[in-house]
Amino acid sequence: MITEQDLGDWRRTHYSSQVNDSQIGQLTVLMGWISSKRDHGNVLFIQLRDRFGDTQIVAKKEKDLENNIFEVLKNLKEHSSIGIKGKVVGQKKSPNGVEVIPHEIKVLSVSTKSAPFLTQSVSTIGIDTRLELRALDLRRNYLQNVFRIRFTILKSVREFLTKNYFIEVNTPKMISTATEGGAALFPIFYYDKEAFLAQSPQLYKEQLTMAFENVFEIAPIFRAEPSRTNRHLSEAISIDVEKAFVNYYDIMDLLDELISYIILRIKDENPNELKNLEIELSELKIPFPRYTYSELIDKLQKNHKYIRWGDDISPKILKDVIGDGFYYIVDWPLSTKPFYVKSKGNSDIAISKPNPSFVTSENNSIMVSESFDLMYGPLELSSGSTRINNKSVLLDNMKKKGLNPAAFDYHLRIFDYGIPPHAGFGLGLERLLMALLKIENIRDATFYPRDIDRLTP
Ligand code: AMO
Repeated sequence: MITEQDLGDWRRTHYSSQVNDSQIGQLTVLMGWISSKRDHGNVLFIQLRDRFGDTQIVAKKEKDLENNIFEVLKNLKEHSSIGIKGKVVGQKKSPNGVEVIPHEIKVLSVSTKSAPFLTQSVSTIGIDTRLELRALDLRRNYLQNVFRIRFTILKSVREFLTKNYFIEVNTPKMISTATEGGAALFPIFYYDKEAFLAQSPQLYKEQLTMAFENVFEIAPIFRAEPSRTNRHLSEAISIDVEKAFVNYYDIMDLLDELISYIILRIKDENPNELKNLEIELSELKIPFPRYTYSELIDKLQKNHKYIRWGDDISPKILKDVIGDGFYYIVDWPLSTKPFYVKSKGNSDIAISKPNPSFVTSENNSIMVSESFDLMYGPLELSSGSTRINNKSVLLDNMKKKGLNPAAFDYHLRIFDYGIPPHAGFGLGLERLLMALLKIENIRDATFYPRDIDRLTP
């Protein structure tokens, strides 16, 4: 039986990344967990992992009979947390050119079970088994690389938007009305009333352009998605941006630059992670191509006769007409977009869209909107638009969509006080990570995924 000990006055003196040949001969205190173990009979090779990587610890049986370190290490399972006091010695065969000979050990937390998956490999074990022990799963090399890059994305979004005069805001997540269509709402109890988890910060970020002009929020959005797919979560992180005195073209320019900046920063900060994941991020050419919705429908109709103008475009069939990489689908039918999206003026449409039959009618169902989806191959990463900033047009649109204007009174009243023209987008963080790192299942782009079947851990 190995007994666990308190940390006491032990403190780490070096991270693994700081143990190198400049320390040869010195004493070091390392803390971490056993990521792998090789038992060569009288010699044990332990990889002691911390947040920066591994240090090789070598324990020889005959050398430490009095301290019992060899026996303790021999009996510890992978994942156990330990502290090691030891001497750094040169070792050409070890990855960082050194290894540590332990003089003292503190067993801080014993792993009592053998882990159902290995640290080193990309596990072939089913995702559900992994998610049941997610914190342990997150120790695996693959996910370590993914989540370090995720962190770089978040940092670089903040850097980029701050440099571009945006301020970060926080909006309520318990709300009284839907913004993106009613079906996908999670109801909650709010004291004695029914309320909902926010599907999007949409209306609040729009309102805030009135006070701050350029705002962004990085926060969860909640969608009651009844389907089981590899690209939908019930709780996702959305990077929401809203800017005053611009339209959707300016916003696409901004999004082009944001994505380019993120990629540059990842290449800069995470070369090792990219190498481990075997991902090569090529230089981006911006602006990304912009295809109109009508143009794509025309192309798709050649092979899929059943498709009609006004239908949503299914990701599967998009593959037929477009390759990989980033591109926009712009000018969606107004009927496919939420009530706050601005319709496209006739003169603009005439320039961008050759088929006049779509543009002359006043009928909502065949009107075009100032909107875009940013795609990566068949995956939607973001949608955005110019918003309606005229109260009567907004009111009219709400009614056409079957919404009750009284429920939006808190929002509509702002429009009596000169809300500026504005436009913006919502970018799915997990979707972006999927696209950049070729992650097949969105669940591996989030720490603790929520979906129709999963509310724990
Ligand atoms: P939309 O509903 O298209 O737009 O959402 C914006 C982006 O958020 C991501 N996303 C999701 N990711 C994972 N799981 C989900 N269930 C999920 N739902 C959405 C996608 C999507 O492109 N208010 C608008 C944005 C705007 O116009 O500013 C909105 O919410 O990447």
